Order: sequence, then C-alpha cells, then structure tokens
Amino acid sequence: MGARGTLTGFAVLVLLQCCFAYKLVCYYTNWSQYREGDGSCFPDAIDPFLCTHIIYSFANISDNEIDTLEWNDVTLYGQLNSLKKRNPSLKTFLSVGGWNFGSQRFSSIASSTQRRKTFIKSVPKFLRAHGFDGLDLAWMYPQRRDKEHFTTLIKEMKAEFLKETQAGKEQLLLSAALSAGKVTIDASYDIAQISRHLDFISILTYDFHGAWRQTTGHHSALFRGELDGKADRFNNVDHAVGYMLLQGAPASKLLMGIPTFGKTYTLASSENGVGAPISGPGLAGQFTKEEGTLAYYEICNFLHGATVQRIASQKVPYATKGNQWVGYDDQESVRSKAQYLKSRQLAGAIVWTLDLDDVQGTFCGQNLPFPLTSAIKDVLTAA
Ligand SMILES: *[C@@H]1O[C@H](CO)[C@@H](O)[C@H](O)[C@H]1NC(C)=O
Ligand SMILES: CC(=O)N[C@H]1CO[C@H](CO)[C@@H](O)[C@@H]1O
Repeated sequence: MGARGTLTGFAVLVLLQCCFAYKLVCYYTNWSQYREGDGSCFPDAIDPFLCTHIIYSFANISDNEIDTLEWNDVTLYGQLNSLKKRNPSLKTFLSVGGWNFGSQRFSSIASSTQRRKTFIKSVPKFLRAHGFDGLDLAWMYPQRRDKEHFTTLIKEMKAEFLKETQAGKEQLLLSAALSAGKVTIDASYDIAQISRHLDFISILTYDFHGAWRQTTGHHSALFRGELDGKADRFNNVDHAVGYMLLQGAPASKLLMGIPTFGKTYTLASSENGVGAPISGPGLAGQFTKEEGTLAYYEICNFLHGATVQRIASQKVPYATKGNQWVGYDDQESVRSKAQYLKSRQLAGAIVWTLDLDDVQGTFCGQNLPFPLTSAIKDVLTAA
C-alpha cells in the first residue's frame, strides 16, 4: 500500500473516532419540581451539554390522544426545549406513560385499530407544537396478550413519523423503555421486530431487588452475586444486556439504564451484609418521601456516619447505618457501568433520573452539579 492508501486509512480512522458518539439519554421527571428546597429541580437548572438527549416524563393520554399531565407542563416543556438554543445538537423527547399510568389504558389503545390511529395521529402535532424531537414509549409493562399489539403500535408510530415531514425539521425519533426483567422480556416483547422500528431501545437495568424480597440485595448490580441462587441469576445488568442482544436487539440501538437512586431496606436483625434478613422497605427520604428508595443526593446525607462496603464481584456499593441498608450507585460504580457498556459496544446509557442526581452539587460535597451523570459522561466521551 502506498502513502496515499495509508493516508486515506488514517483519515477514515480519525473520522470514525471523532464522530462515533455514545448517547447519554437522561430522564427528567415532571414531579421533581415539587420537592422542597435544594431537592427541587427545574429544567433550566440542567447543563445543556451534559446529556445528548433529555426525556421529559411523563405525558398523559386523554381520549386516546397524547396530552399534558401537570398544570404547568407547557411551561416546563418550553424551559426544557429552550436548552437547545444553547446546545443545538441536544435532542429532547417526551415520554408517555410511566408507572402511575399503568398498562391497562395502553393495552386498550394498542389493541384497537381505530384507537391506535387516533393516538398515533395526535403525537407528531403535539411534539412539534412543543418543540420535541421524539417520543419515548414508557408502557410499564405490556403483558403476553399485548405483545403483538405493542409491535404494531411501534411499527405504525414509526411509519407516521416517516410520513410526517416538516420543512427544515429533522424526522421525529422513536424510542421505548423496556423492562430488564427476564419474565417480562420473554412474555411481552418481540425484540427483533420492535428493534427494526425504534431509533433506540432503553432497558431499565435496575429495580432487580426490592422490599418485596426477604433479604438485602443490590437492585442494580453489574454482575451476578456470589450468593445469588439459580432464580436470581438473571437479576443483574450484565445478564439483562446479554439477553437483549441474544433476543435480537442490535447493540448499536441498545441503551443501558443507570440509576441515580438507591433501594433501601429496614434490617430485621443485627446482620447487615448482603442477604441479611429485612423487615420491610427503608425509611422515606426527606425530599423524595417514598419508602424503599432514596435519591443519590439523599444518600450523600445518609453516608455521614454510615459504613460503606463494596460488593467486589458485583461492582456496586452499599451502606448501612443503624437498621437501615441502602444499595446504590456512586461515581465509581457508574464509571464501571459506563466502561462495561463501551466494552459491549452498546449505543450508550440512559440515566433514571437527572433530578435524583445531586442537581446543584450541594449534597455530595464536591460542588460538582450532577456528579453521577457527569462521571458517566466522562467515561463515554473519553477515547
Ligand atoms: C390523564 O388522562 C385521564 C383520561 O382522560 C384523566 O382522567 C386524568 O385525569 C389525566 N391525568 C391528569 C393528571 O391530568
Ligand atoms: C406519570 C406520573 O407519575 N406523573 C406525575 C407527574 O407529577 C405529579 C405530581 O404532581 C404526579 O401526580 C404524577 O403522577
């Protein structure tokens, strides 16, 4: 090969390296504005260069059409979308559904040709009117009988987006947030089919363990634990990612979930390791006010006077204080997860959520806003 060939090869290499960017897709939740004091988060507090995509959650569906949920959603949509004035390559999505919305209404819409059509027709108008670049389907979760309808909904929605063109505007994008639980994956998703029509697929690789269990365990361990029995071998990030790939999700569209919250338990005895007996969920946080979970910034407060242990084989930490136990992610564990997704050549990460991270950097003692999301970004943007 002559000098010219070498040069061309070199140029191609540089081009590939410069322009292959991992996605860092960050959820913002519509209820975080109501948290007290420093716990509160409005979209204009978000650094427009932190994430490549921000997903506003959630939108409602009313009379089979996409609709706002909060009285001031339209104002917040505006705040969020005006971040694009500062970073024109930022993409914003609106997520429809969520846990409170439930599965039944989605099921009703997806199963009827007419209702599906009404819903699908309502979406591009709504997204364009408020300045969003795409839709995220957060149907939690389709059941076995919904599997085929879920595929149809996705396929027809994408077809509508392809048909809809607006002068000077890029095509609308479509994503879906999928359960990482093996039982749900098997029952509810035709992974190979939906992958064809989605621009990206987010798997929610957390909530693998919770207070419904009798013992402590991390809810988003990267790898299988030494104590995990046969039934628990699926309940880790590594397994879920591998399984999605095996089912036909292309790595180039797959995003791995990283939580900025921890799951907490109240210990039933003086035992406080992994697998210790529990009596129920942990105490509610001062700001998030929900038993069994704490935001990362609340965990930073909890850590004063707590004992931190790392589960070496699972690459995640937990902390104990008195009868409280929390399995969570810190900068070190999210870095390992970001390294892991790079090693599997996935498309990137989704963060659930920006507002559970230390928004202003006032809780976790580093004066660094969004310390977890920033740590993920550092790894994803490193060569
Ligand atoms: C969402 O839509 C349903 C159906 O129209 C409606 O009953 C409900 O009140 C809406 N939720 C909110 C918070 O507006
Ligand atoms: C889908 C969802 O959970 N939406 C929430 C938006 O925020 C309000 C709080 O004001 C909740 O009531 C909604 O449930």
